[in-house]
Amino acid sequence: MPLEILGRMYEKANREYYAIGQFNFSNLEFLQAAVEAAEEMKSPVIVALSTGAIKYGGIKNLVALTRTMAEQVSVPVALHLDHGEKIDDIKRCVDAGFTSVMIDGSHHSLDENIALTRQAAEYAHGKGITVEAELGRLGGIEDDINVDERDARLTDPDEAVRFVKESGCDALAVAVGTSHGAYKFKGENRIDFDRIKTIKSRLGIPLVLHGASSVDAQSVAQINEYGGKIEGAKGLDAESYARAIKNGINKVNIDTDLRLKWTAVLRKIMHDKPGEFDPRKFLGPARDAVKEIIKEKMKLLGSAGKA
Ligand code: PGH
Ligand code: CA
Ligand code: ZN
Repeated sequence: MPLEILGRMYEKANREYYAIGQFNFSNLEFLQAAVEAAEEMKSPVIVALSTGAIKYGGIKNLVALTRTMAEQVSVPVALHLDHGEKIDDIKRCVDAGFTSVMIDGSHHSLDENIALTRQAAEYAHGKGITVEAELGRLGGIEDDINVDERDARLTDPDEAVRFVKESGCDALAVAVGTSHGAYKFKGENRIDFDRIKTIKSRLGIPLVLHGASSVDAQSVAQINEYGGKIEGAKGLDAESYARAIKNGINKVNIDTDLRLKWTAVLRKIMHDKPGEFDPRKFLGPARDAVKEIIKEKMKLLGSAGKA
C-alpha cells in the first residue's frame, strides 16, 4: 500500500480501544523488522524518524526506503516524525512525504507551545497530514520527588483542553509518569492511569504514550553478560500497556526496547563467532530478534489483526 496518513489509522484504534505501535528506526534493518512484523501480524504500524535519525540516514534515502517497503505489504504503514522541535523540521518532513509529524513544544510555555503547534498544524493540515503535539514534561520519576513537583510535570487536563482547542493538533502526547530511555522508574512503576482517563474523557482525541519501552530484563542481562554495562534499567510491564490503552492511549512509542535487543544479539554473536566478519551474519539475526520484539508488542497493544 502507499504510505497511510496516521489520522486515518487512528479512527479505528480510537473507536475500538487499541493502540498502534510507533517503532523508531535509522537503518534498513529496523525498518524491515517493523514492516515485516506488521505484515505477519496483520497490524497497522507507525515507523518513526527523529531529526537525529534523519541526519544519520538522509531524509531522501529513508523516505524512499519506507515508501518502497510499504508498497510491498498489504497492511498500512505510516511514516512519522518523532519529536520535531522546529517549524522547519515539520515543513521538511511533510514536503518529503511523511504521513504524520510530531511537533514537540513541551519545553516552551503553554502559550508558546500553542502558537508553535498551531503553526505546525496549519502547515501539515494544508497538505492533508495529521499532527501530534506534546503537553507536560516527561522525565525520570525519582522516588524522592514530592507529589507537587510530580504533579507539575504531568499533563494538566484543563490545560490540555485549552491546548487542543487552540492549537488544532490531532493527537496529544501526555506526560503521565513515563520517561525516555532505559531508566524509567526507580522504585515501582508509577504511571498515572487515572490522569490518562480524565484527559481522554475531556478531549476524545487519540492520546500518545511516549517512553513506553518495557526494558526487557533478559536483553539487559545478555548485554551485561557479553561485556556491556547497563545497570538499574526498568520499564513498563504488559499490565501497564493494557491499563494505559483501556484508559485511552492509542499510540505507544517504542525505541529503547529495540535498541536493547539489537545490542544484546550483536554482543553475543560477536563474542560467539570471533572469526566472523560478514556484516549480514551480525545484522541479520539482530534484525530478526527486533522483529520478534515488535510482533510481541503488536499483540500487547491489541493492533495485531486490526489491519
Ligand atoms: C519514545 C521512545 N520515542 O518518542 O518515546 O521511548 O525510550 O521508552 O523507547 P522509549
Ligand atoms: Ca518533549
Ligand atoms: Zn518520545
